[in-house]
Amino acid sequence: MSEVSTGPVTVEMIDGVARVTMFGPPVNALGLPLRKALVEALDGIAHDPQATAVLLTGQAKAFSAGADITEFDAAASSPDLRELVAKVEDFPLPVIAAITGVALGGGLELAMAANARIADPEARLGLPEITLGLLPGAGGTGRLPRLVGPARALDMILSGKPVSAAQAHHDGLVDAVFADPAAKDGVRWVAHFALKGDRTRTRDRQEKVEVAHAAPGTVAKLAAVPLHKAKDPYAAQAAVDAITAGIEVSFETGAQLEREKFDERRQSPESAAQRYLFTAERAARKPRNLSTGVGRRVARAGVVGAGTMGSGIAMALAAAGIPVTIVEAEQDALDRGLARIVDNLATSVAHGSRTEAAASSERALIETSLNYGALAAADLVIEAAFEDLQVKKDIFATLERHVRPDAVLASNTSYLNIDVLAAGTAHPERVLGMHFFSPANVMPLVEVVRGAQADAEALATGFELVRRIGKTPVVVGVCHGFVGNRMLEVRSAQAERLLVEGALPGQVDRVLTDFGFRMGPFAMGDMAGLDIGWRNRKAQGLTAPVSDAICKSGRFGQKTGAGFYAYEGRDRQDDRFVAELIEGVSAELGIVRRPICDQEILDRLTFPMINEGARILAEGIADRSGDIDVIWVKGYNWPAYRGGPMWYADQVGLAHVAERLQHYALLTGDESLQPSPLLGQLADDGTTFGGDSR
Ligand code: 3H9
Repeated sequence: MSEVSTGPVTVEMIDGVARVTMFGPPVNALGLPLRKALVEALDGIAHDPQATAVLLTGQAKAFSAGADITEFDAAASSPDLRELVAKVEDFPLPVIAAITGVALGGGLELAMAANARIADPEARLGLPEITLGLLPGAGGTGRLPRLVGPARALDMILSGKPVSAAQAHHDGLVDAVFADPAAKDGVRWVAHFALKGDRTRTRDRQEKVEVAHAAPGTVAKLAAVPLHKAKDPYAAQAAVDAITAGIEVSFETGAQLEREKFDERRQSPESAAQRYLFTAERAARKPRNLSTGVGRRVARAGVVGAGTMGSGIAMALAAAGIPVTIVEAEQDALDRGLARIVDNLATSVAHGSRTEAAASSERALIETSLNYGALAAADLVIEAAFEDLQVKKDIFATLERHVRPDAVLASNTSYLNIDVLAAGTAHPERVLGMHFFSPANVMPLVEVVRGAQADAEALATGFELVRRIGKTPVVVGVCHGFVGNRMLEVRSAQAERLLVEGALPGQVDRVLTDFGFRMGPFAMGDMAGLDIGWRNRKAQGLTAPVSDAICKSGRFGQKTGAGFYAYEGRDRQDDRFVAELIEGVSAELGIVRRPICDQEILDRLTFPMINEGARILAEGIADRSGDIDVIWVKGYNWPAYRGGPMWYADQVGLAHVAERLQHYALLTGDESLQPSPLLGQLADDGTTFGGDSR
């Protein structure tokens, strides 16, 4: 066996098979050095008379995670990824990709240009470009449909979700699955392929696209549902256009369009926003004021409360293979929580997102009890009871009598002061907040609240648990509502003010859905139930004249068939009754209603949030403006292609935001709208929040 290394690529000759191994840690991103080394290695093999075939593989945890994201701010240097892909496709010898770890984006495009693909059972394959506001740009929109058919290809490209090796094998993306495909058995497979394999280029395979090719319009029909669900409508439409051309006209036409659309999207503000979020999310995993790697591995968890949040949290833990015990005060509540879990698992089996076996093993990991003693073995307990400080204090006091002295205690409170809760315990150093979002088994974010007295081990235990259950943890400090809900409260107050001044719920909600939110504040309130907010306001001695009046009229939202809107089933309609009620409130308050334009609505809903975000930064509640953006995108569905509120502010310009806030403060007499000191200072300096750097 001979071995030649050119920087990040090694070539070994094994029984006539040239094994080419990429080594560009951590994930073999296909940046210029790796592309150059690959081209050089392939050129060498092409001139090697001993070589009969190529096995292309990657060391480290990836075959390849695709194009190097950090190169996207400029046009690619030669050899670019498309040239590399063409080299593999037109190589004089058979090329087989042996996939271990992930093959994503350009990594999978490279593999699809090979003559065949063999994969490890743990491998995952996907085209996640859409999550970066892009479409596949190295032939993926043409080759994937030829391997898996147009419907599966549309689904993979528009969702961006990777598939397992087994699924890829079933779909035709992978030719064989076995352990260690880059080792001995893989070499043997490749040698056999060199003798007998079908070397038709992927681009020339027509079987799976023939029907759609013969019936123009088929791709558009197949695309309708995944297109509707896609989070980035611009990149999604561009991908559909390229896929359609590649099937209905020709591979070459599709490839040409794909190139043009890719370059257009690469330079778009929507892609810039999503690439920024990619980095911001990874930065959030390296918090400045919390050490990672010192947490205890949670072997068993506990949850107090079997309500919507408690049962959702238990499901999220069980889905990650963590045994969990739920404790409740009443049998009825426990039964309802368990029924919710069983229902949820059954639905996910029916929808195909879980196998029957996975659902039953998750169910088996969840135990229930009416007795706190059942939490004696837990390493960490998450309290998810009623949002009331005294209730939570009592629970923590009871918990302390039953859990191990070193167990970490977390509260899922969304507003309350963690330090006050911790102060009531004998061991405040082990208390922190873990604020999940509803539904907790689905939503990808958890605010990890850094209690003032919590020790490094307790914080890291909570933080690392969130990572382990596949969610994004963002560390925040203690204040009312933490980061997300504190900013949401500011937005809600403005939404209410806008109604009183002249807008109606339909207009306010439409402005936010036009901006890219899935729902506006009033439709959202109707869905969640208006009585909850009403009860909270009453408990805090607060009022919201329109919302209170709606609740007083017995309209609590969808569940009562009426709220800010009238409902027939889930169909929402503007309601004359609501318009009159709002006009009545304005009159009572002596406010002369005026027409409010969409731009003012958008500014009044977003700029005060940004102002609050600046206060949050100044107080050190969030470490970076990027953390705030991650919270809003992952927890509140702020459209990812607008990067989060702080990124949005940076794009609009902080001087403009500050000027508008001053203007609205003057217009409405609401002094809370005045720019905060930090916002004012950055605006004066002509700088930005700066994502990661602040
Ligand atoms: C594309 O391919 C376009 C083509 O179609 C056409 C071109 C013409 N580039 O996530 P992690 C870094 S678009 C550069 O923490 P994990 C990442 O920033 C690309 N860097 O690990 C982090 O750095 P740091 C399509 C990358 O185990 C480190 O690697 N591909 C890239 O949780 C570890 O990452 C994608 O969208 C990259 N492509 O997850 C895949 N990928 O340590 C994007 C990662 O400094 N990547 N890094 O913070 C992923 O989904 C995950 O990183 C992966 C590993 C699943 C691979």
